Amino acid sequence: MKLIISTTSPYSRKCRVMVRELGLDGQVEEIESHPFDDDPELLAANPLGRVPCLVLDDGQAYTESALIADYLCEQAGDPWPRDWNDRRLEALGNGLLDLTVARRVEMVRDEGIQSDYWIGRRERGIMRAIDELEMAVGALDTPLAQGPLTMAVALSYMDFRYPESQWRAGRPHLKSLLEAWEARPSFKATPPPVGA
Ligand SMILES: N[C@@H](CCC(=O)N[C@@H](CS)C(=O)NCC(=O)O)C(=O)O
Repeated sequence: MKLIISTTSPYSRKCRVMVRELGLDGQVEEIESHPFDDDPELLAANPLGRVPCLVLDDGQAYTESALIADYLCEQAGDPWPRDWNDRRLEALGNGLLDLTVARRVEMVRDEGIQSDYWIGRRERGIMRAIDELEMAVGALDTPLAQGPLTMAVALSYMDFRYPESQWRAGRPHLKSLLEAWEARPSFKATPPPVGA
């Protein structure tokens, strides 16, 4: 299998961490592609032009990190707990990723066409989602599941793109969750590149 990724993409990072955690490294070849370069290999696999994209050996391609994550888990024999609470946390974590990436897109527009309205709206959504996740994560048994991983990837992306954010303040459970993931080799092997 080939996993087309970008090293700055948090959606890609989630899949890359899972490949390592699930012991699938030997079966998955990572191919780096910057989505905004419109690389023909990426466009042939994913008409949406987005990463990540998993291309199976028969050429079938799976887009969407959540779908890829489910597929990888199944390939590894479904070792991680998966229930509706995990799915709920994963959905919230994915929403948090969507908002942080959307805020980033707004911030890198030329100054004259940035929208304070959209930046503010994204920021308020991000803070509400983080508060909800802080309440939910306190009751978790293990960080090794798709919901907590999605949250950790989103929080790490916050640190990468918004180092000035004070998201840890008053959120000890989320702080511990990210620390637990950051101590793992899978996370250490997949950091976003400095200065990108
Ligand atoms: N919902 C998708 C989002 C993927 C996504 O937006 N990836 C970004 C990189 S972080 C991308 O490829 N953007 C290129 C574009 O939107 O044209 C997923 O979960 O995989």
